[in-house]
Amino acid sequence: MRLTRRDALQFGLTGAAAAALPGMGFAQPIATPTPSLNQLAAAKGMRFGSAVAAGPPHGPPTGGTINNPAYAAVLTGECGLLVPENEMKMYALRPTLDGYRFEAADRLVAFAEQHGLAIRGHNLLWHKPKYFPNWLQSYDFGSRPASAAEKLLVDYVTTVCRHFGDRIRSWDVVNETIDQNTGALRETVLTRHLGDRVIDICFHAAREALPTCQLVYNDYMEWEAYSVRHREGVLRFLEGLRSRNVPIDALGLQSHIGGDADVASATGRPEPKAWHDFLHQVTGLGLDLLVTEFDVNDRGFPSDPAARDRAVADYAKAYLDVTLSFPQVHDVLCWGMVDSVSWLNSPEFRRGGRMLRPCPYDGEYRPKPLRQAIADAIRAAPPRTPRHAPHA
Ligand code: 9MR
Repeated sequence: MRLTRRDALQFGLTGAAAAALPGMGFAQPIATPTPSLNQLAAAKGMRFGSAVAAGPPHGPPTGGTINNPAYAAVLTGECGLLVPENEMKMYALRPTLDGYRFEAADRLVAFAEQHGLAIRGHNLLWHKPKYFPNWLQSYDFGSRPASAAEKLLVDYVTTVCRHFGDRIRSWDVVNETIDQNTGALRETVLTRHLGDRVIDICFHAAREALPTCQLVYNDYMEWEAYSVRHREGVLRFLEGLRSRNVPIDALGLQSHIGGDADVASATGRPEPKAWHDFLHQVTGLGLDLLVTEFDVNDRGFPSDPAARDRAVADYAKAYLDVTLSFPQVHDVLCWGMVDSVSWLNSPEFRRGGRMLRPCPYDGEYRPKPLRQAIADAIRAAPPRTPRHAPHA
């Protein structure tokens, strides 16, 4: 669909979206449907959002970045909140030991604020060695390694939390610390010196720096059968945090559903009852829930695109129906809105396989049945009392 500037204004496109139109050689912004996903969510006391990338300061207007007017139009049309896909990770904010780099993250926060959108923080500690900055892997913890490691963590968490201050009202404090295969806490250079205290230290430091911010543990235990160990491990881990009075407010359900396994196979099969029980137990600990990184890995779905999009939408609706039946869910975020910008279509992940269709919009920025499924699931969800101040 190609729009003139006048069409765009008629459709209610504003600001950057409309201004980007005349005669430019890149994807044209389209008008997103109304009511938006965030408007539907707001009617139920929830917010809808997406991941977004900053891109280089003066980068090309392509991809899932704020430089891309077509992508920005989808974000501002559909979302009430955003989360940086990578820009607030430790490897991005502190790539070397000697300094912090806030430029890209700050640009994303400014973009969100300019459009009246809230922004979540992701994440203070991604407790998986592969994603540590290199300097941390080889850090010299000296003769009193436990206190040096604690100081390093507290300094980092405090510096980052204070940098953004109250502009960020919800942080993924710790990401993916439970091993999906064993259900145990991952071992890292930090646990070598601090043991399980690594996690407690991060949550306490975040609470100290931001007393009223929502503090979240975020992980990818899913509803498919292959996640059973992971779910059990996360539950035990959360029980431990609660029993030690560690300041945690919510569990982030990443919700990368579909998975690598064939959905028809024994391990790829969804387990709605087990998923419901898991959420029931987590909320029984007094924790809130968020859907933080929703998408559908459709590798094992039918190859015909129309049949595939239908199957993806049905799969997602069934998942969201169970998940949103919990009034403790206040935020639903997709990990990208447009298929072509999804991490699942990165060369590293796709490994030469077919293009995946994991997001609510296709590569031409047209809404897909998955967008309708999300809207339907939100419409079907019970209302709840809003937790966050409304945006947009
Ligand atoms: O989508 C992200 C991708 O661009 C990055 O290369 C990758 C490593 O930083 O992280 C991806 O996002 C992950 C998120 O931060 C945590 N949960 C899993 C997400 C997909 O891998």
